[in-house]
Amino acid sequence: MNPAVRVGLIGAGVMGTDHARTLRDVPGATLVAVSDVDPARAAAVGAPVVDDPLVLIADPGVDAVLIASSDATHEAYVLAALAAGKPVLCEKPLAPSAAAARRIVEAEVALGRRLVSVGFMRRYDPGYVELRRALTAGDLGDPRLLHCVHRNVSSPDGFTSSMLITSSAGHEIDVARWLFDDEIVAVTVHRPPRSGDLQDPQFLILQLASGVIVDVEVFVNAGYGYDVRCELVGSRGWATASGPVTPDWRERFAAAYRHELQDWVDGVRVGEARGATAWDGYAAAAVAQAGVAALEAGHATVELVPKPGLYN
Ligand code: ISE
Repeated sequence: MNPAVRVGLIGAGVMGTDHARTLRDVPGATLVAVSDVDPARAAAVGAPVVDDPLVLIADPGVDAVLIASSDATHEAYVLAALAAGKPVLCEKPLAPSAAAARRIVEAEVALGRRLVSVGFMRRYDPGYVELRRALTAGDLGDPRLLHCVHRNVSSPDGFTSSMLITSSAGHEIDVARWLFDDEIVAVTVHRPPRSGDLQDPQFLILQLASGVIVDVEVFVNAGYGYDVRCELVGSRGWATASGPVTPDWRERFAAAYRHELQDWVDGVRVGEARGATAWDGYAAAAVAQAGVAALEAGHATVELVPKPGLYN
């Protein structure tokens, strides 16, 4: 193994600060730099502050980049990390549009090696990992349906109806692709009664190429707690992934975040990109984009470009 990975963090908001804290419990990594639009917030993380994220990425003292800045900034920073030849773990969503995520895929394909990992942390949650193991081992028979619940206490200021899909249901979109190792081909969105301008809750139906149906209740102002779980129904049985109801995702998925960071760091030390790929980030963005169209139109199909060989 190579020496400890020197990590540079971009973004010191809720997730960036949480990742910085978790990273302290991850053997083999050391946080050497942090950058944020708000220098005071960056300083509070407790690592040397670099004002310009592009300077942080180019710094020869930074081996790998962790991006937790606002969604709209992801593309520029991931592309800069690729240009610098550095491994990068980018929080979900990889980019706010399918076109932007595709530019990242194209840049990585042009480079000819995988450096990008996307922070879909549920792939590391023990409950979801066990569900996938049971399905893959054939314990549940052939997959038929997946029922998902995604509830938050309340939505932050500025949260839009589209963000229930792009920010929140993005996790279920990735879980569905990952659990069934398949692509989502169509999205239907139903709009239950709501209290204000925000279309909350929403009920999504994701159709996989195999015909498996995934339904997702997204309710981001459920009030009582952060409640995320699902039930997989197969031809020979069913199984659930669940966890405690917590104030927010940081507690519910604490183990998942720790395993995700550990796997990323271990991969960087041996020259492997692990976890969700840029292709996964692109496919999730394309499905979310179709979901946003379906929020207006009721139904939309998903168009993906052919999958490059780099991701097979
Ligand atoms: C937030 O961005 C997350 O990623 C959380 O996991 C999710 O539950 C929440 O709804 C999103 O807004």
